[in-house]
Amino acid sequence: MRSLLIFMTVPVVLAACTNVLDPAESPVDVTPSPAAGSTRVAASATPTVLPPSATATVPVRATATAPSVPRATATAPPTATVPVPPTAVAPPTATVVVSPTQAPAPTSPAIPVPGNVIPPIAVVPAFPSLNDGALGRRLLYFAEVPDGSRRAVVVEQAGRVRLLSLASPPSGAELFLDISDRVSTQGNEEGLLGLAFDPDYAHNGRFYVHYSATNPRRSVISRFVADAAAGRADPASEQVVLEVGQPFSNHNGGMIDFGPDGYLYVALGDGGSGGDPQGNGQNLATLLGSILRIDPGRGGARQGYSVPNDNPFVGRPATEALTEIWAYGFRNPFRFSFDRSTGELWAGDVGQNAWEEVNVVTKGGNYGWNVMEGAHCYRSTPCDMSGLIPPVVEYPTREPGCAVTGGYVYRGASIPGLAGVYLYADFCSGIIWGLRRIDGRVVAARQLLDTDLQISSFGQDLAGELYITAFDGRVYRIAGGR
Ligand SMILES: [Ca+2]
Repeated sequence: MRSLLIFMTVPVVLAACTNVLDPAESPVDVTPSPAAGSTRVAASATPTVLPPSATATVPVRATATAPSVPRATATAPPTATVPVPPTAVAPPTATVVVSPTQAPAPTSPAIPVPGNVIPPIAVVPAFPSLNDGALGRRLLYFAEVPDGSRRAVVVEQAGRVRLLSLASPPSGAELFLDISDRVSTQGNEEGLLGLAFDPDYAHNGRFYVHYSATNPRRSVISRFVADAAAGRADPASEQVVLEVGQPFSNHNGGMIDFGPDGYLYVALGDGGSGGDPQGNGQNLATLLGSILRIDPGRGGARQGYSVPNDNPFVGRPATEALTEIWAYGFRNPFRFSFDRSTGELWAGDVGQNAWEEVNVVTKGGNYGWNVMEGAHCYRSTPCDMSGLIPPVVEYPTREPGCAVTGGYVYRGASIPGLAGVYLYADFCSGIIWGLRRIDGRVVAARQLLDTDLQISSFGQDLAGELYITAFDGRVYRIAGGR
């Protein structure tokens, strides 16, 4: 199925929307690979979805003027009716189901409405001065370099990272790092999947990457060092932090980022194939199917990292639970982000073939896979949803898309009305949605834009402005719309 990194060519993607995209479900893409040898293999967790019965479903929006405005169903207390945003710039057909919040704050007002309106957006080329292909093709990530130089990096799946100026229209991009010699792109979802700058990058030049490697097939988290002034990293400076064996080529997760607590968070999918045949999502004795939280700076007995003492499973024997795990029950959490204002961790989790979901991730939380897919039973029906945390929002996989691309809560200054809105997208359809969540409750959600892009990731600059990377080899900026 579509796992997030479903990078493919356009024709393939179209097909994928029906099934090819998701290797897991399609025999076509399922390439069982030998389990990795010496590397640490993680297994994952158990689903955590709120029992549907516990939550009332309130149809959130239906705009009369826009027949096809996403009908969002908010699972919120009956009293919470979400006013329909005035200007619905929303293309029809998309259905967004907002599921109940795990813990609705009783004190939260039904809807003090200035906050429930989500303004329209536009997507514009961020670097129109660049020639086609200057940044590579299958772009997967964008981030501003945190050293005050007003430069940004763009990650290409094949293993290259390019550097360009944000201060003035760049005439070209420089090669910041090229590790294509060690990055595997054998699988459609393999490659250089993520990059995170050390919080102290301006002084130590350190940054981390998450990539796929072979022999044995595995996910690698490594640290590199860059010469900030020169704007170039040394490929030979690699220090492997963590390696995790991958049984299949798909569902590798990929996101890597530092939280506001200074620790490194790493997303790993369920190991691949389709339906989680190894049960990794619910197995705490494997790192697969989880979001990890590690300290890569102090070293440690294991590999090149240590485990923070306040991780949720510290103290449990490794045969029961691995201490690196922060949350589990994920299928393929390809993209996650931290709200720079609240510190909340938001993660998109790509579904098998029925439901795409977005979760707000909490310490030790079980997000359900493969007992559940979205807010629905997956492995068997009915199912025991107790202890499983349901998504904040979900939408049907095939209509309108194929795979969710988790985004960011907008905290920039250029679009004031968008402040506090979480943006996310679908890789195949190019649709971008926004939702506003207050006190644990979704108070507004709607489709914002229907693009023609294969949206592989969102990115953020230091000012909180948002960007999009696409498979057409371009980076786009989120701007105000009309
Ligand atoms: Ca889930």
